[in-house]
Amino acid sequence: MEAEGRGSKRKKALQVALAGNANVGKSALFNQLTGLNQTVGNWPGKTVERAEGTLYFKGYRIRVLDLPGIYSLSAYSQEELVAREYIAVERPDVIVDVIDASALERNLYLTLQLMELEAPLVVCLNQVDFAARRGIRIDHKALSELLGVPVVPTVAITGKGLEELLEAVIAVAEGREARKSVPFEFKEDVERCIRELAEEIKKHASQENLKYPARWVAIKLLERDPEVERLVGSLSGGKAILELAERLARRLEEAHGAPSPVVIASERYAIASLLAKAVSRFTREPRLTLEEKLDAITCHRIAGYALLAIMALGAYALIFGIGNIIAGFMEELFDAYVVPYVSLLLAPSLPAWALNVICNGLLGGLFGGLAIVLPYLLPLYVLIALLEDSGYLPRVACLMDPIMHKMGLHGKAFIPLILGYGCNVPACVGCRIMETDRERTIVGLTVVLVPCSARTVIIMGLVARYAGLWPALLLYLINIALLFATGRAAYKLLPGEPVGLIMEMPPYRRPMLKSIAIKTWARLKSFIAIALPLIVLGSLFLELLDALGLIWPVVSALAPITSGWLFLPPEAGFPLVFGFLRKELVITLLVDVAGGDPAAIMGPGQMFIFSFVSMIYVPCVATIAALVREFGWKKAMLISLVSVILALVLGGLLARLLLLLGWL
Ligand SMILES: Nc1nc2c(ncn2[C@@H]2O[C@H](COP(=O)(O)OP(=O)(O)OP(=O)(O)O)[C@@H](O)[C@H]2O)c(=O)[nH]1
Ligand SMILES: [Mg+2]
Repeated sequence: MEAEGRGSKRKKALQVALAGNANVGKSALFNQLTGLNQTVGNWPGKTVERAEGTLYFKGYRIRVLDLPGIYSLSAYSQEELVAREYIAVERPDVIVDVIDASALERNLYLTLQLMELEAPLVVCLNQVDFAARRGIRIDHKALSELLGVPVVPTVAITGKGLEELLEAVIAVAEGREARKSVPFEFKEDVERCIRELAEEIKKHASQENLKYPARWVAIKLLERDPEVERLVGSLSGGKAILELAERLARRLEEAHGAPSPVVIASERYAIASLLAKAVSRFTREPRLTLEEKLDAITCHRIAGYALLAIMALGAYALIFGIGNIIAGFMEELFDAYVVPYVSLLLAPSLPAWALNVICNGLLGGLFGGLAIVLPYLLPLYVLIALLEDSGYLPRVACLMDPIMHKMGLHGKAFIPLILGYGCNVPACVGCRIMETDRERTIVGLTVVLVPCSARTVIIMGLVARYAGLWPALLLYLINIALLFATGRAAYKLLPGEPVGLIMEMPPYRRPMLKSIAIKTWARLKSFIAIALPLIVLGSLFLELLDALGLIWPVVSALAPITSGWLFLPPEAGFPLVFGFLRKELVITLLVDVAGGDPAAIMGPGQMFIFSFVSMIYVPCVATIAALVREFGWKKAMLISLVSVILALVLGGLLARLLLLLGWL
């Protein structure tokens, strides 16, 4: 694989799409091939929109498309409809069907359908390492013989087998690997019906006006696919085809005693099962692996919850513990070396005000980003990556199912909620795994209340540090109660029956160091590229306002809310307003307005209120943008407004409660 751009003028172009079940490793493969950064993690349904990238290989410029996971090519789900349209209409040069070697039979069900569609196919037999660890070996050569298409074993996360995969892709694109036209057949009577119908279809329509191959259309008509029925109905002579299809479908139903879509599906399952049996070898007896034992504990009705609580507390302690060590180190570095050194260096050549801007504004901003925010972000990012890759997320989703039903949701909604602890933006996008609009709205409303990494930094760096670990923990608990109450209230306002939880449970996987490192680095990079400059600019801006004597007018305009209602020092209004841009600014600007030490202007009780309000009020601009994209303007504004009102009303009530208790 070559880097982009090298001698790319005379390259031949290829369009390749990655298709396959959810959670098989399509995005991992896509990332390896293109060097891009699609979401990869161990739960089904991460990729929700197709992504494109380019790579160069052996004189070809290959455009690769990462598709959402699909299980069949029916008309029942939007993704599947889009996928088959894409394959038939846009006609990519090659479809790479990514299948999971440890779940061959289930994966082949889609492979068979891609073959029905007569797509130019290469099968990527992924996760062979994981299958081997479970004692499963697949004879890929035999599978290739049986299917009549190239089958290449790969390990997407390490890049093993990718060269061979690309070779096969090019061979298929160049037509060196011609496929047998019908490599497998259904049972005789079913096959006869399909042939008869396909002949009739061919009489009336060509592939040009039908888009799809006649045999595929015949199968779909027997499956009573409404989209294909509509398509055929619009052809001249379509009525006759539909009538014949109906007659044949009835004939099948009488002969097999089951609805004709079921007859066809079970035919496919039978073939997939035979194929899988013929090429799989179990190298050792399947025994209870460590993963399965883990499964039993983590999904247990009592032990599961206990473990979840322990994990959450452990994560909390770890983030604070490690964060504190790094923060102490960075503080020392800045106070003892960076600031004195820079002032010493610049003092002779710069006037006092300029030195002030550099030391307080620029270095102060860097200090805020690197010594206050980053130390807590780093352990949080690593933990989130571990959580995403391990396979624990879908288990928690199952565990939380009964509780989520109280909000009219099912357990799957818990996945975006947990992702929210990392960042609300992917959590908003993650709402798409919910089936109905109503559920998506409820989850969207609650997801923005989840304390993201930046808000965790505020809680850790302010409350945990100055008021103690227990008050900080209390904030999280209040937050969970609030999430629940908001979800429940939304459920009462937007009634509807909760849908049952159907989610594939991926196996536990030992997270790979490389994958964790890549994810953590990607998130750190975006922090350094987007948040850090904003933090530095914010600090410079504050310094400038201070120099111009403009801070007080801003702060006193907000005083009725900050001092009057929330019992905070008036300066606190400034970080709260600018935190709208990015929640990290809340803490760095607070440290700035407090002259370096928040404890100088706030007591522990006020820090508690301040953090509470920051935790709840409007998500940052990036989240609002994501909300607009996912839910439209109206709902995005409504969701944001609800969060501000909640923050202010509850913050004021909390302040009065603390005053009553004598904690202010
Ligand atoms: N051991 C092993 N793990 C893999 C391999 N390929 C992918 N994985 C892991 O499998 C999980 C799913 O990978 P993804 O690339 O996110 O899967 P996907 O097919 O894009 O999933 P969706 O977007 O949800 O449909 C991740 O935890 C990967 O780290 C592999 O070859 N070997
Ligand atoms: Mg994906």
